[in-house]
Amino acid sequence: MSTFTASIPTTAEIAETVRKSLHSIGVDPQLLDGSRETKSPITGEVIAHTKFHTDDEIESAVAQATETFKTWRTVPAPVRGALVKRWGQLLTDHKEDIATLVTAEVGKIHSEALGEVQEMIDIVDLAVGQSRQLYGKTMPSERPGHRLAETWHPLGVVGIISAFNFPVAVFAWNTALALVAGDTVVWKPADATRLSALAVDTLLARAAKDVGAPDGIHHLLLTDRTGGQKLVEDPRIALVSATGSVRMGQEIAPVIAKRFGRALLELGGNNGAIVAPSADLDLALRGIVFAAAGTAGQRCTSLRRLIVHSSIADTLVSRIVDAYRTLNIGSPTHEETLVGPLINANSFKAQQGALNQAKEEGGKIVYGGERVLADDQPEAYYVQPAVVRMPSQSAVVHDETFAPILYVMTYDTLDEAIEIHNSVPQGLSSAIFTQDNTEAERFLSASGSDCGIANVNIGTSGAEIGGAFGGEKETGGGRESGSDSWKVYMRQATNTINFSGKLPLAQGVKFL
Ligand code: UN1
Repeated sequence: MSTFTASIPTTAEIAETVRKSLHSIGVDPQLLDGSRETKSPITGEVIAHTKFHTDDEIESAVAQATETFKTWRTVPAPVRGALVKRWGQLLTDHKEDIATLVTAEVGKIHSEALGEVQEMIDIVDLAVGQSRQLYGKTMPSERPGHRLAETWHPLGVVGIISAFNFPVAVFAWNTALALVAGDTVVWKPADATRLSALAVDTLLARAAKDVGAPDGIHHLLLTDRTGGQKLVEDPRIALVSATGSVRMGQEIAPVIAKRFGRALLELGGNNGAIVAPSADLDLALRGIVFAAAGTAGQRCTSLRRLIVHSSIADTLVSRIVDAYRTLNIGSPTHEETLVGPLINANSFKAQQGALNQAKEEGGKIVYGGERVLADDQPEAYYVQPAVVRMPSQSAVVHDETFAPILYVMTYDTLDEAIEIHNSVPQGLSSAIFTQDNTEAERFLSASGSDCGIANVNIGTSGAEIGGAFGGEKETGGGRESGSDSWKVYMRQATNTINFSGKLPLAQGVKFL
């Protein structure tokens, strides 16, 4: 194990880089003068403060978004695309600044923080193109002299509730498409990541000004779960797009359903990968280690369950352990670090709890799981990613623990592997490592992986924005980002146009 104890910056140093980035982006200093603390997981200490919006301010934001929607929906979609395009330019100009904030607030290593901003830029590109492609179908009418078509219209106000682990990219997935679709946006970011939120919202405000978009098309709410709950309950919010835990989804989904609002849920993942005997183990190893230990196991798409053919399990596990030994754990500001801190003490507790449960259920920790650097940084939680050999049936592997734990199970037949794979309640991402085309196709088929994302010879994390992102079962069923996810942000109308001069009724009905 390597650590970088000496290289962990002081809280004052982090606060200073954060201040510089916020200043360079042009965040209003008044919003940084308030009652809410922002801590950095790098030291676990307070690096900045932000304002906290009152109930009245939240109400007025929703009211303004509702009012502005009436104007924004009439702006031609390609013109709406020009706003998003300008935002993308500003995000590109400030890529380093935003990445600095993401690293400070989330603890992501620089390369991953830059990748997250790149993900914003990528979805903006997609959305700009989409602004000229909000296609509806035409269908042959059964009646002569009739035309049947569908059109897509703006939906309304979109409420975005985002999680700490992708504090800006997931906002951009939703916002870029929602704005192009003609919707207005109200955003409640995670409590831990208000600075990153302020940065990208400030740049969106500048883009809106630069292109002459109406005031009030987007609102950042500096609030906590009570503010988020207001969005969930408010019938003016046409779509609630929420990323977070299964428990959060279980709380909010019935409330939204009761008012017939639309929900886009991206909840827990408990992602598995099957490694077949034919797999290229060098390639599989890299895919597994990035997906399981990268981002300190704090992606929705992180790899948590490895289902390995029994003939190669010992070899693969020992290679994973060897690779884990080389991972530098420490400050994400250090360029050689690969594993940064957990977000807070609760994550550490959850990780320890899961490891204890795993042991009680017959698991064997073959590597990691211990806290490091605790003497110097009592408030920060750096852990060694853990590898645990598990019996194939145990309760703990059915839970998502948002920390770097990789449970390893073995199988003998592909049917068995797929059964183990699909036995968990979550269904976000999945993978198979194999060079046998039959196995790969079986995994991708209707009787294969039951997840929203199913990969071959790639880990479970790090999806591109071009595909739809989301999952089944307790993951919530939502799809965001690419493909035809844009349709969630719009309402569909079916039009029948009669140019026959007569009035034949459908299905041959005679009347009058
Ligand atoms: C998330 O963790 O909520 O596929 C999003 C990935 C990233 C997005 C993750 N592109 O890992």
